Amino acid sequence: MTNPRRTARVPHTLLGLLTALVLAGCGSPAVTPASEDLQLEATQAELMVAVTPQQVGQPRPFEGSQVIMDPGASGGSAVILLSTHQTVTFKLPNNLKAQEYTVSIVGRGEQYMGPPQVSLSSVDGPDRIVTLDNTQYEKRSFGRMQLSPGGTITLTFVNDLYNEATKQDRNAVVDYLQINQSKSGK
Ligand SMILES: [Ca+2]
Repeated sequence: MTNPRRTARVPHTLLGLLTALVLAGCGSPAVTPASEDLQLEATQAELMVAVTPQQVGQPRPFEGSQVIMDPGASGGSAVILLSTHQTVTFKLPNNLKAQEYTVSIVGRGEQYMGPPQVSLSSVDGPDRIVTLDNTQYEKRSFGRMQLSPGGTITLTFVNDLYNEATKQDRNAVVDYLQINQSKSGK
């Protein structure tokens, strides 16, 4: 199974940190060894932002998705989505068998006046949404969907909220995406 290692697009100041993270992670396989599950690390995915992001709640200066160091995350790092419409896009392996899979996110939410929500979109079917009302990393399933080799899956933060006065902020933290052949997603 191939493991496409892609350089994430992050703010310039984080490039050095990212390089260190990538180097540190070179020895650890991204595929879960104990099963047929496919684990796609968010820190190796592409980070993209819509050209004209629309803000929910208080407007704030543009901030891009960022790689954060987090001991609780797989490999010690994760991706934080700070603003509505920020995305992380996962490239599926070219040798993936075309069939239905259970797609799950492992992530957590930074709560502020309610939990963050993340939508999943692919070429097949309507968007699906999960709610990250968990403050520790947990797996949340988007359900079954048809996946194709070489395709992409995009996660989008859909409901940011930010209080300029108190600096309280709702954010979504993505550790990895799990592609599972079993119907239960376990
Ligand atoms: Ca936010």
